This record gives sequence, structure tokens and C-alpha cells, in this order.
Amino acid sequence: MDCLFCKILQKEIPAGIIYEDDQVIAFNDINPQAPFHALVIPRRHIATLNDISTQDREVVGHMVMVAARLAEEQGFATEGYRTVLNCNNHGGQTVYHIHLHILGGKAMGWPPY
Ligand code: IU
Repeated sequence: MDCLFCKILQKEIPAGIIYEDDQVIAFNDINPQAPFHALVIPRRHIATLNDISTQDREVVGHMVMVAARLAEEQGFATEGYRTVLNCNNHGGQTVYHIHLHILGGKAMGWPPY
């Protein structure tokens, strides 16, 4: 499958992996938008949020839990951080393998324009 994130999962393309288990991996974003910016992705290829089904409930919940755990480890859980899951063109999705962004280490604005 011609998916960049599947290639990162298969270790065919190097990435700064900071966490992995049997369901997900997390790695540093190549173009960070905050002092800490990582992506949590499922091992199973799911193209967009629109493609999740009941069988993905556990892994999607696990992605969120891993994000919270990483924020805790990084030391910005109490001050706060941002998680983002972009979907399709208007959502700003550019890589079609779902990924939960975790951004932390600075105050962020809202809403996104
Ligand atoms: P998006 O939500 O699909 O727009 O996010 C894709 C992210 O993947 C974006 O933040 C990129 O910087 C990041 N990324 C990466 O970490 N490594 C890569 O090789 C590529 C994109 I291509």
C-alpha cells in the first residue's frame, strides 16, 4: 500500500518514534507547529475519520489515551495542550492514514481560521 504512514509503521521510512505498542505508534511531526508536536497513528490503515467503524472504537480510544499519557510525560498536561484529528480537504488533512496531532508547550489560539 502506498501510504507514507504505513511505511513509517513498517520502519521503511525513518521517523522519530516516541511511543509504540501493539495498536498504535507515536512519532514527532516532521514540521512541528509547537515546541512539542507528535502524531499518534493506528497500526491498522484507516484513511479518514469517516472510515472508522465499530471495530475501530478501541483503537481510536487508545489513540486519545496515548496522547494524554504523552502530554503527562512531557510535563504540559496541567497547563494544557491541543489534540487535532483533521478530516479530508476542508479539515486540512494531507496524509490519508488517520493521525491524532498532539501539540503542546505553548498557549494556542482558538478558533482555527
Ligand atoms: P494533516 O492533519 O494530514 O494535515 O497532518 C499531516 C502531518 O503529517 C503534518 O503535520 C506533517 O508535518 C506530518 N508529516 C510528518 O510528520 N512526516 C512526513 O513525512 C509527512 C508529513 I509527508
